[in-house]
Amino acid sequence: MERELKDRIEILQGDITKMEVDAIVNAANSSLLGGGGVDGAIHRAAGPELLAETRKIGGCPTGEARVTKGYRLPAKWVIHTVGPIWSGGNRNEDDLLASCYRNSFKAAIEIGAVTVAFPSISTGAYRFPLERAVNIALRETRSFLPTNQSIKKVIFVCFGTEVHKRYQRLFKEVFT
Ligand code: AR6
Repeated sequence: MERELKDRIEILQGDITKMEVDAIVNAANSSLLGGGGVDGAIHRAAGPELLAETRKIGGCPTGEARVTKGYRLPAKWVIHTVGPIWSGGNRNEDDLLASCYRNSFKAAIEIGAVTVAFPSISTGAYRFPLERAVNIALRETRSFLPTNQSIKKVIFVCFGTEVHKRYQRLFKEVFT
């Protein structure tokens, strides 16, 4: 069982906009109108049709997720989720970040995605402590995967060596 769970996860270093998967997750803000970081990169790579679609959606509360098409991206779908802004840890940040993963998985099931790639939500501009965020990402995935068989591969796309090393180390702890 544990072996099978591990085989459904990949940790890579790279750019999520290049991923040939069914769905990539975007670390968006609640306007869904684009921004910097991975959000900016996804909007640039997808093209202006993406913004036109997110405008129609009209925003997304923190912890929830909304789906759009991927347009010029290799990915068919984009799951936009809004991570919490870190403000010390007493504003429900942990639960809100966990909800991002849970709601993104739920959205992925709804669109029939078999392969899904995640960035490290909230750990850039939103300043969530990396170790804590990576733990939440891996633990949510660890509890979700046994409940579902349709998603075959969850890929964590790490931007830079520091993030990559952190995922690799914590992966060994969470999936012992
Ligand atoms: N591929 C994968 N990961 C990336 C990429 C990429 N192309 N580019 C950056 N990252 P951030 P947040 C990593 O700031 O903290 C935006 O302005 C980055 O190194 O993108 O959730 C939104 O509009 C970091 O590890 O997202 C919001 O306003 C991770 O992605 C706000 O930032 C998340 O960093 C959201 O902040």
